[in-house]
Amino acid sequence: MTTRAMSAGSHPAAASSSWATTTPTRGTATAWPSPSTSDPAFDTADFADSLPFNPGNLRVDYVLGGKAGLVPIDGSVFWPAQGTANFDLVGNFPFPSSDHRLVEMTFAVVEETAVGLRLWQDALFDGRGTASPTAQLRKQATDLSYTDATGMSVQHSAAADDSTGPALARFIEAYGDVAVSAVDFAGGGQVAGNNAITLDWGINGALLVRLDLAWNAIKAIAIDEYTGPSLRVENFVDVLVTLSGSEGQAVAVDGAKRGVITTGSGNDTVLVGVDSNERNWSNSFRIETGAGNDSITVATASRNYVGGAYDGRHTSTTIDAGAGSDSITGGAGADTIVLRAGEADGDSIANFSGAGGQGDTLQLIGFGTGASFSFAAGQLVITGAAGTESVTLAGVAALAAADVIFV
Ligand SMILES: [Ca+2]
Ligand SMILES: [Ca+2]
Repeated sequence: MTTRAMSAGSHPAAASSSWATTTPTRGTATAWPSPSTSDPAFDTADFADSLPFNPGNLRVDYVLGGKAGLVPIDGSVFWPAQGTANFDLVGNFPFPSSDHRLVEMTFAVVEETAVGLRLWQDALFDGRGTASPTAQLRKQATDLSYTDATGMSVQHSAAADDSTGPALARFIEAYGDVAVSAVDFAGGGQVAGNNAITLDWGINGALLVRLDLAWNAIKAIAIDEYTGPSLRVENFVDVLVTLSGSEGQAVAVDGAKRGVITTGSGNDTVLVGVDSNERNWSNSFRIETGAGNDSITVATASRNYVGGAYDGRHTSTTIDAGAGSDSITGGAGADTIVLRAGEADGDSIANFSGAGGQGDTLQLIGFGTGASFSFAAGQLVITGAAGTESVTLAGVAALAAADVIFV
């Protein structure tokens, strides 16, 4: 409720809205002083002032916004002053209505910032497919033991009455940071450790999801829902992020070996910092950012997660930035940049190194029979059935025939 400066001994006065004004019936202390010693503007009950029952005016009526997503903005007590409009609604004893006064509050309803995730202990996942990228993940988590900021003792995500609700692992910002101490997996395995996984909510719903055990202790995570502006995922081998919102979002995946990252129609930013323990198994990412003017960067992880040396050439990526004027920076390995008819114009690609270099390729899709391209002064001009589209290839002097593949 809004607080206001009150002079000592004054009676309830305007809280904020047209409802509130002063009351003429503020009790004066008699033999028993009113127990209400706080700001009388917030008193809500006009109780008896005289012996033997003389609590005086009290603050006993409330509006409690107990639902996550309600942010209090303002409030007031309906207690018009005698002689002013609507005083007859409250009146003097015997009261025409009640000795309680109405309380109003104004709330802002804000979208609940939430994250929904799944975990797997193991994977046989090549990261390239999109039809069912979780099909080769194994030993899915069946319960998370965790604490959050609600103050409750250890909760279990498999319980329907825990903070995650009926979903196995759907956490909301309103319940604060989460420390996962153990994860049970299908088949009976358990991975435990002090703060095995941390969910750290930041400013405006930004979220860090971090595995705090050794890299590969829990192999895979899928983020199926995230409604905040900025998500960072650290220290998982396989990372699947599937977002579909229309507001731009930032996704950073650091220390991953494989993944599929999909964002929605807003102007999204995707940063993948890759790490890997070897080059022989699959080391691949697929990044699809939908419509909007998206920014995609593939780089080496911000630190050494694995412990061994990592060569960026181990990792290949497929980047499909969709419609909009997108900015794409591929990694050190062989990247496939997908350019679709009607979506490529205005895109800008950095760190492109084709045949004889990193082996990057441009995959041109849907430009129709007879489509062609030219390249000069860093500009790729694609001429297709529907016209021409221009893509900037920064720092590229020439393209080899093998660098461009029409599909
Ligand atoms: Ca997008
Ligand atoms: Ca584009």
